[in-house]
Amino acid sequence: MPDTNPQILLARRPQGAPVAEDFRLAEAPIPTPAEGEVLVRHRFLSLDPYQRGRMDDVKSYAPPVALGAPMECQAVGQVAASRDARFKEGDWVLGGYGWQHWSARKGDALIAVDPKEAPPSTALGVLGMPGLTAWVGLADIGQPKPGETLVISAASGAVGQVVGQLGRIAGARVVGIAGGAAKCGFLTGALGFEAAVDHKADLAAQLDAACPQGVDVYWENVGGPIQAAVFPRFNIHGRMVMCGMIAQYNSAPGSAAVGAPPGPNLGPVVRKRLRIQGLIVFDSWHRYPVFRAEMLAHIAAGKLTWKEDVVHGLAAAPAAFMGLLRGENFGKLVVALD
Ligand code: NAP
Ligand code: FER
Repeated sequence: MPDTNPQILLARRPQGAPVAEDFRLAEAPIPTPAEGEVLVRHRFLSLDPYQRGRMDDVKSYAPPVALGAPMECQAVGQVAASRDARFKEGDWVLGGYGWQHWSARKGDALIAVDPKEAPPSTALGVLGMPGLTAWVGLADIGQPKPGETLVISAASGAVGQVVGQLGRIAGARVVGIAGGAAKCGFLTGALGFEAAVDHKADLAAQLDAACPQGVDVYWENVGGPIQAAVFPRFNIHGRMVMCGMIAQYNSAPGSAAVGAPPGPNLGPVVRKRLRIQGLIVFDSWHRYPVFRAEMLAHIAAGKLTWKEDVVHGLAAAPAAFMGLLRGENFGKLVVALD
């Protein structure tokens, strides 16, 4: 067993887009689990857009990462020592914590993962937080009906790829917006979407062609010019699922959003009886068992697949995370700790 715990710490709070100097590689002792705790050896770390928010010192649903503390993330790993009778050495679990190799957490904070059901890293993606986000947001807010048009921004990403596939299962006509030909080809190819729109080319013309019947459900992951282009295309009784607006996550806290244009004219919300609602997936962890069972059934039936973007080694995490905020990932971004 190694005797140190490599970590990546928040060295300083970013001004705008994070840069390498905002992170610091360090080593700490491997934690000793207290009574009721489980020591987890991390195998995969999850890099997610919300972690950018945790780098700022602002009030949110969760406290910010402290300066000098490990960066925040969920991890999947294996139990190395357990002082909770529900877990034994070697078990795979979701809920390790932080950009580091080891963490000790209360057993209550961990979810058992069965590697025979699906590769363990999927507990960070299609069977994890991003998948649950897609499932909850469609069930509670989007509610696509057969034949309706569902448009998704950042559609090839961790959340978007699941939204689109669940939308197809519900019988919707799914249109994905993504950056570049490779991502768009993935949407209409492997994922079977009806159409893909490359936001790096003429957005309005492509949306007109892809959505001849207008838009019934818009799943918002990005904001900015993409939102402005989709919004006027809503049909009566349209629903907009406000999942995220990554285009403005690098804005200074509290400032007018950098890079965000003037928002869409909200006047039509009244005439079209639109419904716009946000969600925070962390409200819905109690629904995880039902979600997981349903998703495993879709996978077994060949109706649900996933794409991961895997980078290797803890030291690769900062650059991969910075790339996520520039759209450089292709699929669910995870760090494998080989
Ligand atoms: P992701 O889609 O795998 O990766 C982010 C994608 O966003 C990039 O690949 C890129 O896609 C696009 N992007 C990145 N920077 C951009 C920019 N500056 N302008 C325009 N597009 C940009 O990430 P994810 O984990 O699935 O998250 C997607 C969204 O869901 C994010 O807004 C995230 O905050 C949100 N989310 C919310 C919840 C919740 O509880 N509300 C939970 C999970 C995720 P393209 O190259 O295709 O443009
Ligand atoms: C996310 C973006 C934003 C997310 C949560 C939030 C879980 C919440 C932000 C806030 O409360 O300020 O991707 O994922």
